[in-house]
Amino acid sequence: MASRLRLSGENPNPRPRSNYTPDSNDAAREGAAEWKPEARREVTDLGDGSELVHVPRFVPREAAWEWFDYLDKRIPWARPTIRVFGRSAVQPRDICYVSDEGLTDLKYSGHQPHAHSWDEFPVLKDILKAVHEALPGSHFNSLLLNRYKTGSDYVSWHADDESLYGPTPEIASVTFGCEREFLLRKKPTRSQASPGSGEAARKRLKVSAPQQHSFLLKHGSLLVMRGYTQRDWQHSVPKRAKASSPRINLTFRQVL
Ligand SMILES: O=C(O)CCC(=O)C(=O)O
Repeated sequence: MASRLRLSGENPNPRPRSNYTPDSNDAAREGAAEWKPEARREVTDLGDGSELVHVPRFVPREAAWEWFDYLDKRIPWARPTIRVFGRSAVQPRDICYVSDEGLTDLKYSGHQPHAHSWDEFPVLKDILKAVHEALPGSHFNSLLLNRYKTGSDYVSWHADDESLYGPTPEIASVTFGCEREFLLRKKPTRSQASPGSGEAARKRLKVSAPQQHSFLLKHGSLLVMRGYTQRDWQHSVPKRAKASSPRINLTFRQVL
């Protein structure tokens, strides 16, 4: 029988019919009431005090689609203009920011997103509760939401190393919808960043190519970055021509 390799970005989880209507939170909230997160988790030790935890089936498939529909339709998504390397550019994905009151404002790439209240989005409180239960000891008080409408939307290499998160932030990332590749690479050391010139420098670069990891983040999955991951590593979600449907990603953080 003919079989074919599934490519990253193709959706292996065709969506079931949704009970969601724009006037009601009920279907999305029922999903939260009825499940316990799956215990199976994969831990990756990145070395030097950095760690990743991946829970591929954190939210059951149907509940995850209810939440996807709620988030897709009810979140006031915006696509701001940011400054990157001295140039203005429209951010290549939709975003929204939610946080507790009275925290230090989030600002990145010259942009300060409006901080919405959790009370505006009861479903986000349900998801936050599930994340807190899965990660004992965590105290997330803010959330950056990302929506990648197509495979042309992406986030380039960066680290969430803003000082408002402290030196060892825990960041919990929940994915809904189209699966996309999430890449990690070790930040270049000083000598890699400015290797000098000549053969010796080139050889030095060759032997110390940055370490990389790749995760296929599926519908309903949870990925946690911990310890010194933001200090020592960068992450990205690259463009993928095959990713034809939207992906929503929630990154829970603690502002200190
Ligand atoms: O979409 C993702 O999985 C990553 C999002 C991200 O890197 C960020 O919000 O800083």
